[in-house]
Amino acid sequence: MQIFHNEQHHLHRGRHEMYRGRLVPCHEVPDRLEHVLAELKRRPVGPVMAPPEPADLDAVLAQIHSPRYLHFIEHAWDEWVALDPAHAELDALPSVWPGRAFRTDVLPHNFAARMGLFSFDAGTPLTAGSWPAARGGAACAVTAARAVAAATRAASAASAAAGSQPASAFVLTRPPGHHAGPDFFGGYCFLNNAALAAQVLRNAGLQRVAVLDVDYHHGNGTQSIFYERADVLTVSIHGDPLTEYPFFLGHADERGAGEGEGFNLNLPLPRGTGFAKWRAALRQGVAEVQAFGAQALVVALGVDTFEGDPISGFGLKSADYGQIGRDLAALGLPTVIVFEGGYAVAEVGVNVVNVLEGFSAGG
Ligand code: SP5
Ligand code: ZN
Repeated sequence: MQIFHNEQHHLHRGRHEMYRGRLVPCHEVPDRLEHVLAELKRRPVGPVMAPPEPADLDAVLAQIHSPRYLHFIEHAWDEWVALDPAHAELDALPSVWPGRAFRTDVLPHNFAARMGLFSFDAGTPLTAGSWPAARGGAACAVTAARAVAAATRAASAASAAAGSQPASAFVLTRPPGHHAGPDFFGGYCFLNNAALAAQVLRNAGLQRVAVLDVDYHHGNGTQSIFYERADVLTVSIHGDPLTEYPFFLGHADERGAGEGEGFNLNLPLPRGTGFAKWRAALRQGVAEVQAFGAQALVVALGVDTFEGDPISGFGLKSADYGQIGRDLAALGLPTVIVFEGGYAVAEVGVNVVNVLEGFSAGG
């Protein structure tokens, strides 16, 4: 398995997120990724690469995100500092949003208004390096998906020997991506890396691509991006939005719309769910991916399902992650695995590499 490391990740370094009336230290910290990298040094599962940015990255970003959102997020930090030089030492957080009955078609001139227009929570600080870090991650996702598509083409041209493993890659990046939608940031996410990888696999000629999201939180951004499309199946296993973030999407009755009807599956589970019930949901998700006839798979890999996660409520143990990797490998598909959440910082490396090792060992 090839590993694509976003070396720009540390440029995104939020100070605070809003929680119960206070600004509390961010959970989504650079150390999360460094722990994965350190564990990969102890237990290598493949070469670690830091690829150059693809020349056509902007064109791929525009396939997933709206032009006005991309323009805003690229220039937001400079706008923020231009308002007041003292802002250079502060994170930018939104504080006003267009709720129901407000207009979203008119672009306000006011910076705070646009921060709200293009976001959905006050937990996602925009910092000096948020854009280059997010862009570097998107570049890794695009490059990883292209590498997997190319290896898949090469193997089919050589009619690969039966039993040889399909191509796979891991996108080692932060900030994460699965909460970012076509035109909004939130949930610590700015650019939807998993959606970009799925789109690139489609661009490369793979006809049906599945995104399987195993992060503790519903992958609302990915669901919204593909909700009316039949060529990308989205499946998410997550804490029930009745009680768990992001609250306003992720219910079982959301099955897609228009041409996408039947091509979204949500598997919400109650807070407190342990591995046996979680794995039953994974089997259901895997069966849906098989029934869809997926030709490639993108896994949104959050390890905030871990029992020790400080902001989540499932009970998975470190050894369970190896089994998740084996269950995913059993699909036998070309696969791009994308790093998402996981906030028990010291254990994130072990849990992620357990998945990657299990995956490499095969189903
Ligand atoms: C990618 C991902 O996993 N995003 C998750 C975003 C969750 N944001 C809201 C979390 C609110 C919990 N804050 C608890 C602070 C207690 N110290
Ligand atoms: Zn999460």
